[in-house]
Amino acid sequence: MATSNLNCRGCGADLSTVLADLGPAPLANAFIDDVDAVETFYPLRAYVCARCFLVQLPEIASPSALFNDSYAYFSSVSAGFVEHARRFAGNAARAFELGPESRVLEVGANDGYLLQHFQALGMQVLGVDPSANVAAVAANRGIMMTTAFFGSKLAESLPKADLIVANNVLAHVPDLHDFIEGLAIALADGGHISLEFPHALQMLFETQFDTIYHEHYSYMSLIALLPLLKYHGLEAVDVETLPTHGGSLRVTVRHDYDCGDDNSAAVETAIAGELAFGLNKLETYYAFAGRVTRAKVAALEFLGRHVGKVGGYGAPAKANTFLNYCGIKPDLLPWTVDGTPFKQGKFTPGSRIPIYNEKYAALEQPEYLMILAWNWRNEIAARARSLGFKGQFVVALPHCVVL
Ligand code: JHZ
Repeated sequence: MATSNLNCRGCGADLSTVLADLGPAPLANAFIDDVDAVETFYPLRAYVCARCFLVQLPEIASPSALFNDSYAYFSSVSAGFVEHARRFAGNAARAFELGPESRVLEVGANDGYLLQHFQALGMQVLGVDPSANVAAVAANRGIMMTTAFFGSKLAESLPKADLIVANNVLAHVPDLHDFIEGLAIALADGGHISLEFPHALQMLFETQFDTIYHEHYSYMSLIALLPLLKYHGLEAVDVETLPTHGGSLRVTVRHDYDCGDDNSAAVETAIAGELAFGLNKLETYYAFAGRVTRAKVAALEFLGRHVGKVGGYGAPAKANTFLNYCGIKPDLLPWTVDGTPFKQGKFTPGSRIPIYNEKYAALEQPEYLMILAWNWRNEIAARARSLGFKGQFVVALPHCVVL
């Protein structure tokens, strides 16, 4: 067992159990303009806390190095995600009885992919996001935005919200306690918080090691989250499983009025699922690293057998962990394509694979397209077909398979 001077950001216990060592790696969203650019590589070593079982990375890269005015991820590029947000807005408005006088705050509002739907329902919306370039897209949609990191200090200055949404944000916060305290402060009496996050259980079960990158400080499970909520006077009242981002949880939270220990049936069921999987046992985590190595070998075997016959589809952040950890460079994967204009014409960090417009895949017609954004495999396969690609699709995770 490795030793370290680290402490768990959830419970404060010593942090010394390594889940997987994937480094060194550049920042996953630091796409480069120049193929000869000098890059900084950071250790990419994930730990699991032996006391509260929070999977996490040490704060090696600062939030401002990660989230600034050249952030590469625009939620609206993935049409399925916009639709997911639209459905959520309608359902939440009904479930929480929100009307035109209701205030909706979204933390990590990105380009307005979600708040646009609440705005269309006539609600008063406010988005907070530290990345100025994506926040500007939301502002251009007419959404009121604050370009800032969210935490208790900012929360004090905001009007109380009837609904706070923080989707795919918990992972990005080094000071989890201050963030959750901020949620408790910004929430109106009787209001609700909706948190979505990729489920650590799915990451382990499906060997989704590529979702480990410096932007993701924490990999959340319910058993790690509930004590944090309780500490800040909040309680989970509902949990749903979602297919997004490889398998997520949506947790509905409110102020903990009775401070009791009773959980709703949905929360109890979700906890039981995590315990049955073994999320409260270190042995469950020990098995992960071996599966990661095997996934790498299988991907390299496939690419090695098909040199010159494979292109990539998608340049998601997670691909950069995958490509760098596996050592995949243009000799094995000469190009990838992505619908994000900001990424087109750039190179993947570290591996320096050129990123082209999505139409390029049909022009080149390789035998295989490796879908690097495997969480969108169906949408991407349909899109590639609609653009005229005739070959086969392959995903590398959790197993390297031709679809
Ligand atoms: P996608 C993001 O991770 C970023 P990433 C972030 N760090 C986070 O927390 C997780 O999500 C949860 C492209 N695409 O969603 C768009 C097409 O080109 O897997 C994206 O570049 N055509 C905030 O970056 C990429 O693929 C398409 O038809 O790993 C998908 O990135 C579709 C559907 C997508 O997230």
